[in-house]
Amino acid sequence: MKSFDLSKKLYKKALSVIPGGVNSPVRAFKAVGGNPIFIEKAKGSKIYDADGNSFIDYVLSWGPMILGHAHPAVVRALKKAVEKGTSFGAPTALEVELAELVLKAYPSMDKVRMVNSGTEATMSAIRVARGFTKRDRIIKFEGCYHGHADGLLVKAGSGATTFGIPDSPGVPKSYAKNTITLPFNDINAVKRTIEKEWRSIACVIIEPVVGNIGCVLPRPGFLETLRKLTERNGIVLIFDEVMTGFRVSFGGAQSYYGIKPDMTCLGKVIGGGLPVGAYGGKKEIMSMVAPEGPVYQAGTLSGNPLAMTAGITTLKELSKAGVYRKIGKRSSMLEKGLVDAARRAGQSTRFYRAGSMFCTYFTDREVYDYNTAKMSDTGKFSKFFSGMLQRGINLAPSQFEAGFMSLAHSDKDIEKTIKAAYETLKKI
Ligand code: HOZ
Repeated sequence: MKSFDLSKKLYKKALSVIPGGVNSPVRAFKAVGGNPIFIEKAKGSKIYDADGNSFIDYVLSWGPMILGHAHPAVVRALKKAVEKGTSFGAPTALEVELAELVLKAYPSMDKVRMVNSGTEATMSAIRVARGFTKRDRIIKFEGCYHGHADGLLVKAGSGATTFGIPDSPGVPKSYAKNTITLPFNDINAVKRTIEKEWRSIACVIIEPVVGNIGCVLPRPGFLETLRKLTERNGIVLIFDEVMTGFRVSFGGAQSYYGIKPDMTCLGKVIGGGLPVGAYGGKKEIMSMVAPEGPVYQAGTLSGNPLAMTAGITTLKELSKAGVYRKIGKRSSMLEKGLVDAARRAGQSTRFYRAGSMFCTYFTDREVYDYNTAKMSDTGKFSKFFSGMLQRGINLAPSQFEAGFMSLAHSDKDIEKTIKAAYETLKKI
């Protein structure tokens, strides 16, 4: 049995100075029981906790560490950058370089603005879409999580779903009433709403693969029809690719599914593990952003040189030949192994994957939206999570989060993970 004594002590201390002892709710392990593990360091596919336990990591900082933790090229570049100063609050060549790399990979965007988190990216993109269309209302999908800005915490995924607070107190009704929520994958609901309400709808924001209720894939035709409907009605289509960007493919979900949104939000991978978000889109829309246009959005640390350096280095590594094939192969090996382990252990599970993001649900029914994801047996998931942790495998501490593969995961790591899964599943 692994001991977590030091983590327990740290958690107790943390509880007295930080709300819930954590700086982001899902980390608290509330959904799976037990105490959160406090991380000391990470390298490659492994993380190490305060008690000296090591784990093969499929959380990967909730997605960004696609190269693996502390990748040598990123560490080298950051060491050099830190010597030159850590923040200037003024333009640098680095932010231009990262912007160019992003625009090259996402041809749907003509211009991009760097911010500090995914939340900032979605919040700002929506403001710009509203300014551009001169309309107020937005459509989002149940279970999609677009950060914690007011108006987006309506039927939200991630921690909001995990803790059963999809509509957060503190959000004025006047904000929430401008948000229309519809079931993911239900194109008829979208059609009906747009036909009736298009005059007041500024934008549709969507996670093209929903990574915040596990991993829910779009049904064939759903995104395509959404694109047609929004285009026809002058509604800005925003792809929230904070999770899927540079993850499901180099060009994100829009390249994976062949759809061109009007605006895109990015985060996670483009920061290479440092706090970065970005939003961008068509020239005529982005020209609304101050100082080019009247829609205000700003940030002292936006385009921060360290974050830009980690992002540039990560994207350069990812653009090397064969990278996505390799990570796809590893992800498929894990998928086959986990599906087979569940079958051998007599467990009903459903596994979904887009590129290197994935989720196992404890259900025998198809998962295609928020309600079907919620039908998954979270009690079984908790047991699975704890059994895996004891066997040295770190999964996200919630059924409603995606798992991620990195380039640093070896065949041996995956074999060990599958063996641990079989042993755990047999005991549930
Ligand atoms: N909302 C994040 C994952 N979908 C969780 C972030 C964190 O707890 O660090």
